[in-house]
Amino acid sequence: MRRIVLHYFDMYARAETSRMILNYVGAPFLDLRYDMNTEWPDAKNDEKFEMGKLPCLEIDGKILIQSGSIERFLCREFGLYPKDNYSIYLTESLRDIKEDFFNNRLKYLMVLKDRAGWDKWSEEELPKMLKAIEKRFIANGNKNFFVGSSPTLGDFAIFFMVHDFMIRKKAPKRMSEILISSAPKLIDFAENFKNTSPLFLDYMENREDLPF
Ligand SMILES: N[C@@H](CCC(=O)N[C@@H](CS)C(=O)NCC(=O)O)C(=O)O
Repeated sequence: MRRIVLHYFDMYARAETSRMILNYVGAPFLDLRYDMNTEWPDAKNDEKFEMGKLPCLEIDGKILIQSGSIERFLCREFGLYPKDNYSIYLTESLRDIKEDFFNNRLKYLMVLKDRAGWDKWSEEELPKMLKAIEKRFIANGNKNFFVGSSPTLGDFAIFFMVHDFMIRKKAPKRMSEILISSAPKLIDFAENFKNTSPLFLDYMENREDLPF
């Protein structure tokens, strides 16, 4: 059996998309979560963590870093990657759009601690972003997936973005209102996508409900 270890903190953040992918395909893995204050300061110096940052994925004796590269690796490894060049572009750019959302949220709420700035961004920029994502979903014409007729990296990225930050109970009410008013079909996507793998559905229904 393959040995897979995902090292991260007890948060969704930059590891949750990888956790979703691994659960979707039913690949057993050790989900190691470091306490940021008590365990990580020492663990950070382990040479395994090439840049002193997490997430880090160990797989078959290889050590991978960078959340986006890890997600792409996992999708390729488990047959969740399109074959033709344009479809690869479509799926990767969806992942990049999710990253733009994530980084803006991080910048306003964690780095600048500028709640008003985040609210302004959410009112002015987020609806445009969501509408553009919804347009791609409609253009593909498949009720479950963004690219072609099978799951790819882009589905996991957009699912993580809309489900965890806008749909689930812990998501701020304003976020779900923005989603409903600007791109309601993304709610259908999230619901449909969750149901395309019983293992994934089970994970989503039973995972620990974390704030972030
Ligand atoms: N670009 C990297 C960013 C990695 C990163 O900044 N990780 C943060 C957590 S999200 C971290 O390890 N923080 C602890 C530290 O810097 O010591 C990725 O996507 O993996």
